[in-house]
Amino acid sequence: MFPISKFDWNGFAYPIPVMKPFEAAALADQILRFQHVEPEKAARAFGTNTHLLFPSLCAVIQREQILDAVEQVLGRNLLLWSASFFIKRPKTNSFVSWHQDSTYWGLEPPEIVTAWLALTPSNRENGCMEVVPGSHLRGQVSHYDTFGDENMLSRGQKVSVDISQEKTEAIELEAGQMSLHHVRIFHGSKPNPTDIPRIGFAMRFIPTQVKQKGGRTFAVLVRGQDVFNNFDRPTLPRAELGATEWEMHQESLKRMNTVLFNDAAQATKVKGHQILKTGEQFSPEKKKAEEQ
Ligand SMILES: O=C(O)CCC(=O)C(=O)O
Repeated sequence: MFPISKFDWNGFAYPIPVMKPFEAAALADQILRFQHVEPEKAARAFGTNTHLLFPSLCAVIQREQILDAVEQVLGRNLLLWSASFFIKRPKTNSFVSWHQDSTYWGLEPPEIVTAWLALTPSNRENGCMEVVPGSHLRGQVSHYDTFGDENMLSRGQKVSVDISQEKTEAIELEAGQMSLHHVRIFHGSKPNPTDIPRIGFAMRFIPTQVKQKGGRTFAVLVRGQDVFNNFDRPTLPRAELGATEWEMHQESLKRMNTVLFNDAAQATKVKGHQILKTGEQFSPEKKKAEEQ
């Protein structure tokens, strides 16, 4: 057991129950079906800030069970800065190199917690997340970018530490459970050689006093009050994948990429982190209007 009461010491906590397994399975099913039917569109949608495209996911980021846990670590005034999917389909090579989240996010101070919600079972066999307990106390460590093809991180960034010499912990979760991790914890995950998909929804929470360096990004006020106004408020989705929703999503990515890639040697290879080109969009309403 790694309880929330020991979060400051360990840098992570799990397992924390959030929803019933059947609820998680229904969300996972929706995602996998969408990926199967419209792979290109799904690749764009299930990268970063998917909560701006789906009302159902916007409800997830505001769930009481999640916020109650995050509040125990960060206090009662909470913003959701971003949310990303990490989907490993069965028998695929996608992996996450060992890294610290704080490396490129430009958020200060580093009081940021990720709530990683498992929508399918996530275990050693199908490539669950692994951490180095206590590594968040080592400060910011240098990283190098690999831009590896199968790496799920936007720059394929890797911490300059020999992880084979470290004691690691595999965060095994049932569908509907989540873990919390500190923005400076060393973490990563291996590929999924099994027949079981591994789907995680990673929600990044910050207390309202945190500041964004390098630009102004969006954040949703999910609990308490914000007297600092360090972030703009996004328009929350009313329809699934509607034209307005895509516009908001793209604007949020644009702003985020200004911060995350300002010193990057090359553009990201991760589809879900790329901004759509001018004229390229997925809104059926807009497409129809243009065709007429
Ligand atoms: O899903 C994974 O395997 C890694 C997730 C991750 O790097 C994160 O949530 O910060």
